Amino acid sequence: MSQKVSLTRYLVEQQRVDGLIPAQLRLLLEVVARACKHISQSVNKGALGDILGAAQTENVQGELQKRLDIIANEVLIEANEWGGHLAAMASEEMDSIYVVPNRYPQGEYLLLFDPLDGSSNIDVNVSIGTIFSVLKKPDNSAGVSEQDFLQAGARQVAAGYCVYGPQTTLVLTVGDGVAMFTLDREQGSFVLTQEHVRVPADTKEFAINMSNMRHWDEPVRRYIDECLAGQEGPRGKDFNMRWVASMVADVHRILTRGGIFLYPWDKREPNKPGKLRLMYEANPMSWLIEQAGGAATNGRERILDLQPTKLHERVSVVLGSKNEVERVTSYYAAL
Ligand code: AHM
Ligand code: MG
Repeated sequence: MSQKVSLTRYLVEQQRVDGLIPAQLRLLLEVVARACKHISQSVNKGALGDILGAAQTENVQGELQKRLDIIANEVLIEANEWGGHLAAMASEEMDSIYVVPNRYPQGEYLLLFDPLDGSSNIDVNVSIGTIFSVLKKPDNSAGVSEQDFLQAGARQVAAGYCVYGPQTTLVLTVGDGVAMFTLDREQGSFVLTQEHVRVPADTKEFAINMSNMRHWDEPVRRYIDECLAGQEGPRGKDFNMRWVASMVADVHRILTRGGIFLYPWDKREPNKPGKLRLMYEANPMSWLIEQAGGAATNGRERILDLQPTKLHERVSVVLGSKNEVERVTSYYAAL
């Protein structure tokens, strides 16, 4: 790339040249990116920044919150509440929606986020990230309610994540493919480093938490058993395995070199569809993967077609290289 293209310029061009994004959405994405820069700084400080460790509080899903979970949540809210581009926000770390206070103008967008994904990796200095999804408030609704958020992922108008790893990388889609921006710390800005990201249709790499193997259902067991059988098995090739336990890092690897990621339903809690949350984890990641040519399903249905019934709904997730995801889907269909 001969001339450096900043995120700001990229968004202005998407707005001006392609007419893909309205001005309010551009502002929203810039503000989210600014918040991610701020979170990235906190992450980088680690033990020096007094940000590690548990917060001694639980979120709505009964998970112990880390201090950085709460800090990242506050950063995103404070950055976004006053700009006039949002009606309300929802987060993994808040029980109910956060309506933009009366003292600020209300916009037409709804922002959902997992402020700090991969919380178990914070204290051990492994990649973590922020995941976000943007919806439009339905036209006919007065005020704003949780109901307004319950839209299928196919209705997202923007989605992305920022991974805080050896580099801080923001990955974004507004429905016109996937672009990646690397944080240039000297300039203090995100710089476009890859456009038209593509996930190869085939792969020899899978990501799943193998310790749960005995709890999986039949199609997932069959798929992984066949991968493990390697060259001598029905797949006729050896597979590699990676599991970072940060969805952002696992999805980033898949966007970079292909692969399949599974966090399936399992028998331990049969009434729970899965571990990951539909609206602010699975939906944005599924749209990014589809925009890069991959596929995302819960085993039986396309994730982006699922109609959410509650804000913190969970879902089984299989996403990544298209042919592998379709193979898993075919194993479910064969049941
Ligand atoms: P979190 O949002 O509380 O951090 O949980 C989500 C994370 C994902 O990033 C990751 O894929 C998964 O949980 C790892 O779970 P496990 O520890 O069961 O392997
Ligand atoms: Mg998460």
